[in-house]
Amino acid sequence: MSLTDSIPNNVDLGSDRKLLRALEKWQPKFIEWWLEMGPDGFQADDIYLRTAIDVDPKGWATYDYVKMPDYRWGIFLTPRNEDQFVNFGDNAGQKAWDEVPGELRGILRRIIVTQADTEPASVEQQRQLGKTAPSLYDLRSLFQVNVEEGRHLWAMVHLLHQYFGRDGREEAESLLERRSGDVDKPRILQTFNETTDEWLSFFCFTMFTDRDGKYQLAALSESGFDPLARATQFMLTEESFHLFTGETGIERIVQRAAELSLQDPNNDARAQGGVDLPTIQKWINFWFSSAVELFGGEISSNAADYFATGLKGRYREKAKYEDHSALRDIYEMNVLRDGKLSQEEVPLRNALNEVLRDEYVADCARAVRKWNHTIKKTGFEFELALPSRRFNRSMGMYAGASFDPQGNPITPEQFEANRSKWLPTAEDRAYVKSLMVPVTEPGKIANWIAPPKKGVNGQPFEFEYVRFNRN
Ligand code: BYC
Ligand code: FE
Ligand code: FE
Repeated sequence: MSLTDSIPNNVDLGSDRKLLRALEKWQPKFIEWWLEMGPDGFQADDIYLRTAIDVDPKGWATYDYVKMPDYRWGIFLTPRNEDQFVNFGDNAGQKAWDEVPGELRGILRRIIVTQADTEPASVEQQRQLGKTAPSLYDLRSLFQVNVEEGRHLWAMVHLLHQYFGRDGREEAESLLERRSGDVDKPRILQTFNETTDEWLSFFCFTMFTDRDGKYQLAALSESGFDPLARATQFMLTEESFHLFTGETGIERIVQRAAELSLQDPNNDARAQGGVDLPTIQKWINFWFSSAVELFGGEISSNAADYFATGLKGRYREKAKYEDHSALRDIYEMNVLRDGKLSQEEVPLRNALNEVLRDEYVADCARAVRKWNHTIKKTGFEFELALPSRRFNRSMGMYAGASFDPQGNPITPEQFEANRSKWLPTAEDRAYVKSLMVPVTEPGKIANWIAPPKKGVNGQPFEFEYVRFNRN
């Protein structure tokens, strides 16, 4: 790996002149996109960032002050240390593919493009958040997440350029042309077109939406297409910081909400200038229900195809399962028939989106239990709850019907009557936005969020994580 390379990498880019030239042609367009759509107003500041310069535990997390446009976005694959095989589906036992098998080209490109599209989308969604960060620590976290999502885009664009020829290069261009929330050229998946213009939403996004990323990437890291498996394995090491940011961010707001409630004669955190717990619950309801859509339809022939061909496995397919054919099993699913839920049997392969969603939901439930423990420790009484996966869906099997947060079927009228109790209202959003005032002095923090338990890379919370270069 050479850092003097125009594009840092461990894929021996230097030996493939054609690929290198294609990527060097894409690079200035990426920077142009970054300057236009990346963090607004902080491109000249020095940010204390970690940069991946290699994949081994020593080299991959180097911390230093960097101006974001100078960040060394590189291409890193987890090294291969043994012969790899396709580990599941109909092609199980074959040697893993180093090139794209002709007949899988279309669906593989589609998976990679869908994955790739989410990365720049999230940067676009978070573009204005720097202006209202609750502390320098949080401002740094935002930018760390942003530059790494940029690197994830690089990871996928490398695959498109190296393995998909001309259509790959065209897809790579389109990835810089779509825009989150744009009516004419929106991002592919709906969650990535939602506005994320205050920090409660940012933390919900990194908690719930990045967590979809974790499970999708984990499923792709089992892939029989070896370059995809190795690219996503390394992306996952970066992803854990994003999830940490979201989970602890919500935890810190929850803690502060409980503390402020206790301080107030009416137990009203809003009266004390904080976010109250019922409001946090609404944000959880909104972002969780938006993120569960990202797993695709409950019964999906696409999912069955991805698995059958060996392109996308289950979560921890190799480590966790014994039967890698998934042909003989069935999955019991809650299906809505005549207004009632009934358990029906679905062939396992067609239920694989739901199987992955199960892993995700259990992980989210674990985090909610932790937040409830945090509330309990303050002495305040309140319980947050994860809504049912059926609540507030606009895609998949439950989309046409209405459910309460516990997952019971209700009428559309009942849903509408309770909407403002369950989901953020315009007034709630305005209130949360009104709390968003920037705090830029080292060691200081906004009133509505508790400080983190520790700083970054052994530095204290008071560390100057961002140095502003303004005149
Ligand atoms: N929005 O069989 P179905 C991340 C489409 S996040 C709009 O139900 P399938 C990150 C679908 O394309 C991880 N459209 O779905 C997080 C299909 O279209 P066609 C991103 C949707 O294909 C934070 C139709 O509906 N990675 O990394 O089994 C920050 C029915 O298809 C949606 C991936 O998603 C939706 N939500 O599953 C930064 C991995 N859902 O065929 C980054 C790659 C479905 O009718 N993607 N549709 O035209 C996939 O594996 C699959 O495409 C999905 C969908 C799991 C997303
Ligand atoms: Fe990512
Ligand atoms: Fe992420």
